[in-house]
Amino acid sequence: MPGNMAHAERERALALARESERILLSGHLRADGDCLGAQAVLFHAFRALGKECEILLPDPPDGRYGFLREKTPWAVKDPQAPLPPHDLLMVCDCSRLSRLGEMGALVEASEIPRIALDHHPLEEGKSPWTALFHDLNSPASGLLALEFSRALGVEPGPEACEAAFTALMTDTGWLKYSNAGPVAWEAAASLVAGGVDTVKVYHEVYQRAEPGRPRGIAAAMSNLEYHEDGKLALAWVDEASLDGEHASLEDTDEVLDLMRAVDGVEAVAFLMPRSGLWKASLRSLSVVDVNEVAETLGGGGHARASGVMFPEGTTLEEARGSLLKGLQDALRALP
Ligand SMILES: [Mn+2]
Repeated sequence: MPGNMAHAERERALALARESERILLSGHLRADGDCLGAQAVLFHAFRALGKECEILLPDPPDGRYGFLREKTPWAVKDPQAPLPPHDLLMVCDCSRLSRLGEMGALVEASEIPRIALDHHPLEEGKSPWTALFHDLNSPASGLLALEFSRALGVEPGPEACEAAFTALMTDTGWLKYSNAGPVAWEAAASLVAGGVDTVKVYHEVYQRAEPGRPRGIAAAMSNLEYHEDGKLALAWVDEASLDGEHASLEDTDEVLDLMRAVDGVEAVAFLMPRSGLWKASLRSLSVVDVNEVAETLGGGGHARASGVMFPEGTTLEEARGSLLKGLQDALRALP
């Protein structure tokens, strides 16, 4: 089902892929399971069609998805190098050039056709893409990649099934979040029927944390505060307390899930340092549009899950203050 994707737009993307021989795949910074999974599905589809295809990431992906590399090769771009030769670029799980890091400028300057396959809200203004394969209602870009692959006549093999399953399950929090409707559950069932080792995928993604993770969560939760009569929960952790505990916090889903598990909480935000900047993760339960809140702070994402990287020089107090204000405004504006 194409959802809200315009039929002509979708056909244009498919036609471009059919006529291309050398396809370069990429995705957003710090690729997650959905971003990598979508690329892997497309990689195997294009290879099955006899096309040349490679995956080039703008920076190293989230380490929890390294297991996908057993079946799907990828490389991380050397910042000095140009883009490798290609006649089509396909970017997965992202439709904003700014989310490609330094690669964004190279892509913008290139004359080569480019497609975004994505389920995030589109940026306002003129589209930087030759064609879009976009559906805001799709629970995962990995499912859009499956649709794309099938429209090209390729049924997914075991590698693509595992990749699509990883994409779907990580973007829906293992089918927990509000984006997991009948489409997600049915897709999961058919991938499992196709032979995916679900226990292995769960173990790889959720049971191989670094030893410091529990202490990292403890450090983060020691700074938990509630606002707006308990409807808003905010927490943060700084570099010093993580170092002091020999703790680490690669992934923030568990912290956010814990905060969101409290009765009455509608919106949560968590601040932590990443690459010398303050990074905020925002989540909501059912009504607050945290994508809108993130956009006012220079970030973005989905209605129930979004993120912000605060500019260099922003202090913890400033980041905390603007997050708190943004979420308070959103909660107070509710009917
Ligand atoms: Mn996604």
